[in-house]
Amino acid sequence: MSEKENIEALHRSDFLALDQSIHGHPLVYLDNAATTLKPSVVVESIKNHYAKETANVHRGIHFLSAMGTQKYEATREAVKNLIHSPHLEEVIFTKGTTDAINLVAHSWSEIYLQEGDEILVSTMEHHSNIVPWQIAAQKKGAIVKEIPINDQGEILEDRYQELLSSSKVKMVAMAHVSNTLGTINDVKKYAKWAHEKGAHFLVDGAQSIAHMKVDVQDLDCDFFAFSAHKMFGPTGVGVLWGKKTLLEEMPPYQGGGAMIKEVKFEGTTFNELPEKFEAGTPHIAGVIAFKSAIDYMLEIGLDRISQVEDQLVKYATKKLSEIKGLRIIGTAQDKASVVSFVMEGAHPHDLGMILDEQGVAIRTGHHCTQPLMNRFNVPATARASFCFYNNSEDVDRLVSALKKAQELL
Ligand code: 7TS
Repeated sequence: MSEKENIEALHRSDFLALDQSIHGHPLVYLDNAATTLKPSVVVESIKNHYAKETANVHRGIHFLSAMGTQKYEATREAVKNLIHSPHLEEVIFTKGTTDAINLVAHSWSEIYLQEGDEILVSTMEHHSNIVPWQIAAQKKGAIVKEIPINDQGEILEDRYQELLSSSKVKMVAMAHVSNTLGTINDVKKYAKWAHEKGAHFLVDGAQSIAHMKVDVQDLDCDFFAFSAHKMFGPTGVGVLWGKKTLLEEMPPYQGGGAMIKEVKFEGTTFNELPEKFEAGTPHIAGVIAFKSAIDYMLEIGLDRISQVEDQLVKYATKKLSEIKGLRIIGTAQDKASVVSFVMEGAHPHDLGMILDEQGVAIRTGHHCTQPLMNRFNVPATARASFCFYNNSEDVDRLVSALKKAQELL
């Protein structure tokens, strides 16, 4: 048995959710890949907007509307800086990662996808990076092909290159970090390979954005999608970043207010970027609070965040590996703070229930990655995902709760 370690959490007291008991036990929150907790500054920002600053944006000249617009646009600037976007108008606010990918799949395919063309997605993709492409492919008579992975959960690079050798590949869409396996994909390299073959490359950054530095110019991807709620911000807000030249060519995704220049029954002209892709009243409070989340995250520092999370995932992997009958699914060389596992004689769902009774929150199920479950021949996994406000005691509580579950099952 390995020794207990002492890994200190960062800024734990900023998260009021951690200051509560669930079923009589202090909460151990290990479902960060589903959504992160929100620090008090983000909660206060939302409260402040609705309590004192409610107004619509981009339309009124009155004081609150102008202030709201200015704050809304300040978030766009913060996102631009966060991901090192060359242009402000390349940052499009969406409802989340799913919405962002659907936008691209819909609008990009209108001009770039033709019958017989191919779209490549990997086995480890979240359904939101598979199904929108299937819908687009079906409309256009194109084909979605799978980039397979090895038993550790890493992209099979020879197979990827083989697939790319077809001149019909027009898009490669891939997760930066797998939500189920934790695998970190070398999307910079894979985007380069795609570009060499004339294909575009979309990165699903839902699981990477809160855990590592992202520089879209360095990655040289064409699109990068992520959700605010997985980076300490509110639900219902996300970002699509795209190269300006592509976004300018793409037709609007939705029609309505804000996205038009002039509407006539004879025909309508569309607004410039980014408004062209932001029809209707957006999630104003959410976008404004999103800036508080970004500022908060940057104040702690992504280097410090990933350092703590790295320690936590290594410690958890070591401790979990010592449990008899437990098998970790996803053992890539390069891994983020996600550990999926199955335990002999215990269905993940039952494990999740027993852990919950002990105040330990994990996710169980297929994690919206059914093709990946089939690849590993399991119906579901249990998944613990860590964040900087977790500590080694949380890992110890997970391990002892699992041992108790083993006794019970
Ligand atoms: N892509 C990845 C890699 C994800 O992990 C998720 C959400 C999405 C896309 C979709 O993000 P949304 O904000 O639009 O819903 N993943 C998870 C998860 O692992 N558990 O709950 C949601």
